[in-house]
Amino acid sequence: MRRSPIETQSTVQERAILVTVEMKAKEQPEEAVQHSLEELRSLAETAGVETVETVVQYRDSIDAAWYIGKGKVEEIRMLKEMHEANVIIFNQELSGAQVRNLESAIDAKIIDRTQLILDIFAQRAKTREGKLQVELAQLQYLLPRLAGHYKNLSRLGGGIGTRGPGETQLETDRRHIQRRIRDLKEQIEEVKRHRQLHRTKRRRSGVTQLALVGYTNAGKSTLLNRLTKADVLAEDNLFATLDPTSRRLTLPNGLDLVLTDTVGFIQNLPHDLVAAFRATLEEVNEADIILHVVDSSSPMRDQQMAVVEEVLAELGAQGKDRIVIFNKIDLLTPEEQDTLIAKDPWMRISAYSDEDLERVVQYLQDRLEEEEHLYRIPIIRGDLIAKIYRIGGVVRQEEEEAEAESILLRVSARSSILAQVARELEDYRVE
Ligand SMILES: Nc1nc2c(ncn2[C@@H]2O[C@H](COP(=O)(O)OP(=O)(O)O)[C@@H](O)[C@H]2O)c(=O)[nH]1
Ligand SMILES: [Mg+2]
Repeated sequence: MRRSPIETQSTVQERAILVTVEMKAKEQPEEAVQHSLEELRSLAETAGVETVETVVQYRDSIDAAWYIGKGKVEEIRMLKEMHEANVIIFNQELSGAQVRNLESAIDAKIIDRTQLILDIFAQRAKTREGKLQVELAQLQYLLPRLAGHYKNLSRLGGGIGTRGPGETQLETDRRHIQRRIRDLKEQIEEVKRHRQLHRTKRRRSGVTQLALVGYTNAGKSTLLNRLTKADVLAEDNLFATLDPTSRRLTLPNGLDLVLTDTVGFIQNLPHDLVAAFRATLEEVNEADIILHVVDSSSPMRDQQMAVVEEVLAELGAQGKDRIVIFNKIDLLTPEEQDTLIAKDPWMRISAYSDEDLERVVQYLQDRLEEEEHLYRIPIIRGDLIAKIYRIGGVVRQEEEEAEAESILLRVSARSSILAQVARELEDYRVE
């Protein structure tokens, strides 16, 4: 079966068996293997695929034709029948021939980790650059695997010494794809140039936007679901147009927020996919607040946090209002919990705890509360006046005597935004 690289799955509910192969020589601890399977499960869920079974095989070497052992192939075929699964997802990258062999032996769609990630990116890419980057990554993934698609065909057509129709087709397709790749690269350069010229703030609506970022498996989707549970059924026009990764959250004070789940960061992201990944994350630039969700129980926690911060900075989101959510603290001892600290404002929570979720909601409400103050600022502090305008609070200049050496500014803004200038302004505050 041939799959178009551009096509995205996931509209149909898919049921998956996850397969991971571990090299005996590497002596991976059981925990690491489970962790990596958890990540794959989380990726599958992000793509809208339900995991019904997981299979681990320890091997001395990779089988060229099947990747796994022939016995395992049979076992997976039986598991597929038993669970009525329709897709098998491998945790490692497969060759075109392996995919084809497994597909006919198991009679299910075979996807490897890279393809799964590409599918997620394709579903999530929103900006023009994001879409171009994803298509580029898809074609680059497909190109070396193209040959496998035609092997059977070329064996059927043509006699000895002549080339089958499949092979001619292969060359045509390959040239076509290479041309498209060149074309995409040019378009991406063009988009990048444009973006630098006018980086205006786009908003989907006037509603406050929150973006959940963090590694896959940190608990972003769990938080999204649990925080917005009561709201899912509520329908109204403003929110009906949101894409499925966004949900409404109504705070106790009645303020509506839109909470958006982003594509998670991925451990060992294949190098060719890095640009595509970043492009899909660009929408965080539209968020008013970024919730950085951290799997506190991960042995890689600190490195993961550093990578997220680095990428956010590269996206130009470093100045954004940010909260670090240390999640999964139920898996830590109180002593371990005490070590969780971040540069940005932070909270320690378990997404399973109702009490903790209430704290998150309360915290957001406090942070988003509007404050209003009156400041008398000397004219010579033009820098400070400019800063107030820049943070985007509502500013009203009050009438004063003509020759005044200072101006009166009434500023109202979210507490979290005012906090950025509060210390400098403190001396000039009137009310
Ligand atoms: N122990 C524990 N597990 C959690 C918590 N939050 C999420 N999980 C689990 O962690 C896994 C990954 O969560 P998920 O929301 O899919 O992560 P995402 O990839 O960031 O969206 C799932 O098995 C969740 O049930 C938590 O606070 N404590
Ligand atoms: Mg998720």
